[in-house]
Amino acid sequence: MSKESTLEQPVIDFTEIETITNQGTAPKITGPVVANMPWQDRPEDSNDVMWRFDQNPIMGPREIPCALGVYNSGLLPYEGGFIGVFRVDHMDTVPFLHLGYSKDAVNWDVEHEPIPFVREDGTPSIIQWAYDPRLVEIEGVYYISWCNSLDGHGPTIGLAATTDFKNFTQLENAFLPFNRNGVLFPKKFDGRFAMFSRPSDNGHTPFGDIFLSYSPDMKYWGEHRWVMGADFKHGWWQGVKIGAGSIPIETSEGWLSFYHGVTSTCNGNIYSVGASLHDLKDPTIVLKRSYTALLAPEMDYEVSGRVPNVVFPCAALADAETGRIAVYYGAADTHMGIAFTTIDDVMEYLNNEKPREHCS
Ligand code: BMA
Repeated sequence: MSKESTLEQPVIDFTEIETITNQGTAPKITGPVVANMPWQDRPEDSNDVMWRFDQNPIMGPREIPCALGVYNSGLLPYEGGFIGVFRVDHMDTVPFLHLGYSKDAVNWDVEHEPIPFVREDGTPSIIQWAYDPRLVEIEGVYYISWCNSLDGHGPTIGLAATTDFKNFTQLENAFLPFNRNGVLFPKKFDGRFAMFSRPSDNGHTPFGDIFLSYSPDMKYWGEHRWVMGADFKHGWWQGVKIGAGSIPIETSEGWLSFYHGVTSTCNGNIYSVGASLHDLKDPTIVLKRSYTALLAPEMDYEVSGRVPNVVFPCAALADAETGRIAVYYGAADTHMGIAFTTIDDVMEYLNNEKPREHCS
């Protein structure tokens, strides 16, 4: 039988503790200075946490002659400019990955031919189709993750490595089908690579949560853990499925991730952008999460295109000096757009997010 303690229990006010720990310590991005990244201040008439670049869309159909659309793409700073791996849907509607270069991360020169991947044994790799690439640097090696076909048996996560953007080695696919939205972390955890992914089905998956997996060598993946799920209680916009988006940004507060959430309507799915914050040592711990979407399809190039009503983040530039963040997103499976925020804005928003009562 338990005996009631006679000791007086201290009353802890957890709200107070959180306020005290955050006092005087502005959130900071841990990472490189990206002084030449695109930037525009929030328009004066806006209170939005995230606001669009006024030159959007920055890319679209016929960006190169074979392109029906250019969207959902990865990019990062490289040699004083920027480099990207772009999803290009060819005129037969099959998507492939193309390399692109830019001085300002707004105007891009995209190569007309897909990236010629080579297998680890030196033989040319046959890519049947490839979409939604993410690009990350980990300890001096650049990795591309994308949605790849497992020899005709459905979508899974393809991986490739390069050190010079001239020679691209295709590695083993990370998982069994079906899986999409493989997003690598830019740092190792106790010597192991880490990746978010979203187990799926073979088609337009009506479900989907974000999981985390580890690998000692970028070949064998395991220790799979559930991270967070689609949930109408967090807002209808992410009630059907969610998927990791940009490469997580390391900050003083945790890993900041911009992800997509999906709701379904009688006119099809609507894709929006949210943000989540994950523990620095164990990203399965979700510290904060959006209840409202930071960006939802509104503009013509987002609500109209090959797949209407889609904003789909796959990359972000983050400047450690100013705290500025530029999120790159695919719009309506046709165009690319940029949306801006800052670490201060996004953290203030996440810290004050509250679920709407009785929302399910
Ligand atoms: C998802 C992916 C994305 C696409 C989105 C909306 O399943 O295929 O490439 O942007 O659907 O069509």
